[in-house]
Amino acid sequence: MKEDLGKLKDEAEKKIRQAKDEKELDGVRIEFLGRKQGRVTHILRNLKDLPPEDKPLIGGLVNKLKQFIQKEIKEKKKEIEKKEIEGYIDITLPGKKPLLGRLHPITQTIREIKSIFIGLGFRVVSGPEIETEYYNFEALNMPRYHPARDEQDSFYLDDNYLLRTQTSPVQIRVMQKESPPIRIIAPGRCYRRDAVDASHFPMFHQIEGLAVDKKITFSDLKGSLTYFVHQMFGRDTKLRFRPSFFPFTEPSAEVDISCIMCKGSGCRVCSGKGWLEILGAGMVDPEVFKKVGYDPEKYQGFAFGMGPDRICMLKYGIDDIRLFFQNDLRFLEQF
Ligand code: 2NL
Repeated sequence: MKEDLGKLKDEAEKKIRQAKDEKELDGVRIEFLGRKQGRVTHILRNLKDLPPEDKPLIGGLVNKLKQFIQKEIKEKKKEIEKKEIEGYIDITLPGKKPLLGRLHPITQTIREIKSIFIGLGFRVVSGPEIETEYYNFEALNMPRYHPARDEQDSFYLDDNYLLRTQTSPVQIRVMQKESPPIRIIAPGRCYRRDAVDASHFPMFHQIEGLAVDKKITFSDLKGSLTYFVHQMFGRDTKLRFRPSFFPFTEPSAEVDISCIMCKGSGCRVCSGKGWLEILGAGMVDPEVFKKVGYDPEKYQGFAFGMGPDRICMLKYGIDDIRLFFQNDLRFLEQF
């Protein structure tokens, strides 16, 4: 019996040494240690038939043999794995650069604008993209039959619901819930039924801002927007406030900045004019305050709205808004 075990050990050792891959090695394991037919397993199982005085010695030897084979197989397995890795991988090759994601240029622009106004004490708020006529129009002093409410210009879902055409309804909702002082900016997606061309897309972004308190004046509006423009485009950028009209502000203004490409001498970006329009703004119309239950005799406010899509186009000299939404990596990877 002892002799048999010795032979078994030699045989197993030899077969393990000769195994060329993991599959062959597993075959050896099954031959000797397999649960059903394994040769060592078989001996262990039949120990009970030996004379009682032989059991301890033989049993010990068989167990030792089993452990020996297990150890040998484990070591051989490590050796095979190491060889395989060395065979397939040239460890002297330089590593592969992992692909890095990046933020969409419009997202980058929105974040930049947000952080400037956060620095001025504004808080970022958001709200639904599906709005009611009340929040999108009525509360903003655009009653029924107002030209801006034309179905041609908005996406209606049914008689009452539509996709918001600006982010002002978010600010209306905040004013309804909270009392002054309020300083908020509302960035988000807006929708209009525009025919698509180089400067129009049915989905676009807007950032609106609103400050309401006692004794807010047009000077506060000018000061805040001047600070914003200087932070965003550089201290040497000039501003020009032109009288304008919006139903929700009175007085209203449109804000131009000196062209960031040519500094005002006239170029392709500013169509030779030297100025770029980037903002609409004004003092909140008393009618809007009445709608949200603020006393216009007690509170004043300024508000503004801008399009980050357009600002991003100006900043990088992009001449077609559609490039932003085609998800062409050749375009997006430049930012
Ligand atoms: C633009 C510029 C603007 C506002 C948006 C606003 C919001 C509230 C009250 C009053 Cl809640 N005004 N937003 C004000 C002026 C301009 O957007 O070019 N819009 C078409």
